[in-house]
Amino acid sequence: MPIHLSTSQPDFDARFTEMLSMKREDASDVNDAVAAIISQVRAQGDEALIELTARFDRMELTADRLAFSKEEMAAEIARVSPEDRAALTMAANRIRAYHVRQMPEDVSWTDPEGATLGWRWTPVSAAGLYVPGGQASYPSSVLMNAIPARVAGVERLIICVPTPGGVVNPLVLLAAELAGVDEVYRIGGAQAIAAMAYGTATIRPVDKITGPGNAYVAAAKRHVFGRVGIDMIAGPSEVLVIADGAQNPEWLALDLLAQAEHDADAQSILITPDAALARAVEAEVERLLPILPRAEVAGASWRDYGTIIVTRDLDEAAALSDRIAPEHLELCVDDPEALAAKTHHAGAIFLGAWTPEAVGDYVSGPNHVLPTARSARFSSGLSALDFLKRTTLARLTPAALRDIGPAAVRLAASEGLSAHGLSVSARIDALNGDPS
Ligand code: HSO
Ligand code: ZN
Repeated sequence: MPIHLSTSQPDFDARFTEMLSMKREDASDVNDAVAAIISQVRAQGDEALIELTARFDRMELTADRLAFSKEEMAAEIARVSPEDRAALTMAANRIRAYHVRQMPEDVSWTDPEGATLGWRWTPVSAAGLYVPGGQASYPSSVLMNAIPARVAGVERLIICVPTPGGVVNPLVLLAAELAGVDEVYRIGGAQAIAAMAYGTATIRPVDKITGPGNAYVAAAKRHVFGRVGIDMIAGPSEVLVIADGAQNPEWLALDLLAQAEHDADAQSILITPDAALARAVEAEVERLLPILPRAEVAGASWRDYGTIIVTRDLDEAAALSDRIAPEHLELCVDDPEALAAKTHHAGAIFLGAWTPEAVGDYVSGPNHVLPTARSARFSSGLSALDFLKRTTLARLTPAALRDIGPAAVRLAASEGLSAHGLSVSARIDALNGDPS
C-alpha cells in the first residue's frame, strides 16, 4: 500500500515530515573495502586492475587488453540494430544542441578606477565517466555524461565500464562513439575510480570523474574527491507528479511506474487536489503493475515509498513540492507555466500532459543526471558548466593601483601581513617618485 495523505487531516504536517525523512538507502559501510582497493591500485597500478577484475568481474585481462581496441569497439557496435542506432543518434543530437546553449561567455569590463576585471572559462583537460555494468548500463546515461564534457571542450574523455564475464552492452559503446569518447576501459568498481583518479601505466589520470555507480563506486568517488573533481553522488531516483482533475489516470499511473521500475528504493509521489483522480490513478497503478516485466522492482518501490497526497488546491501542491525539492517534477495541469512559477526547488520540471519524464530521460535534450534526495534545494543537474572552470582576471593601470592600493595596504596591516602591504606600497611609492 502506498502512503496516503491529505492536507486536511489534522496530523498532516507530522505525517508529511515523516514521509520526507524516510530513509530509502541502507547506508552499507563499504569504506574500508574501498580504501583497500584504492591503495592497491595506487601501489600496483595495472597489475591491481587485472587482479581485481579477475576477482570481481570474472575476466582475465592483460594490460594491453584493459582498453577496447578500435576493432573490438567496431565489432560490438556492428551488433546494434539500425533502429536503435537512429534513436540513439537522435538523442545524442538533441542532447548536444541543448548543452551547447549552456556555454557561458567570458566577461570583461573596466571600472571607473581603471581596473580591467573579468573572468574566463576553460575546460578541464581530461574527464572520466563511470558507466555501471549489468542492468543499469544505460546508453542514455553515457550520452548525458559524455556530451556535456565534449561540448565544454574537454580534450580527453574516457569511460570505464565493467564487463562481467566479458559481456558489454553494445549500445553503451555506440553511445560512447556518438559522444566522441576517446578511450573505453573494461574495468569497474572502486578500482576503476582509483585508476581514473591516480592513473596507472596504461590509464592516464583525469581531472574530473562523473557518472553513477553502486555503493562501492560512490564511496570511491568520495574518497578521491579533492584529488579530482566529482559530480554529485546520486541517491535513488524520485518523481513528483502534480495533476489537476482533468488528467488521464492511466498516463499518470505509467509516469509513477516509470520511476518505480528503476529501483526498489525509487519514490513516486502524486499530489492532486482531486480525490477522485487520486483514487483512479491508484487503481490504474494496481492494474498496470502486474503487466510490467519489472513488476517486482516497481511493486516494491510503490508499496514502500509510493505516496499520494490530496490537497485543497494547486497552490498547496506547489508549496509541498518545494518542501520535497524533487529530482523530477511533472506538472500535469492546465496551466503548467503558472504552477512552475510557484515552485522553486526541483532538478527538472516537465510541463504539461504531453511531457512525460521518460521523454526527458532520453530525447528532450536537458540532462537526466539530476540532484536527488532533496539536494535540488541547493544544486543543479549535470551541465556543460560542470566541466568548466572560471578563472578571474584583473589588470590595474598605475592610476588604478594608486587609487585603490592604499586600502589594501591598510587591510594588510590590520591582518599583520607586512609583505602584503609592502608589495603594494612599493609600487605606489615608485609612482609617487619616492626613491626609498
Ligand atoms: N530517470 C533516470 C534516468 C534514466 N531513465 C536513464 C532511464 N534511463 C534518472 O534521472
Ligand atoms: Zn528514468
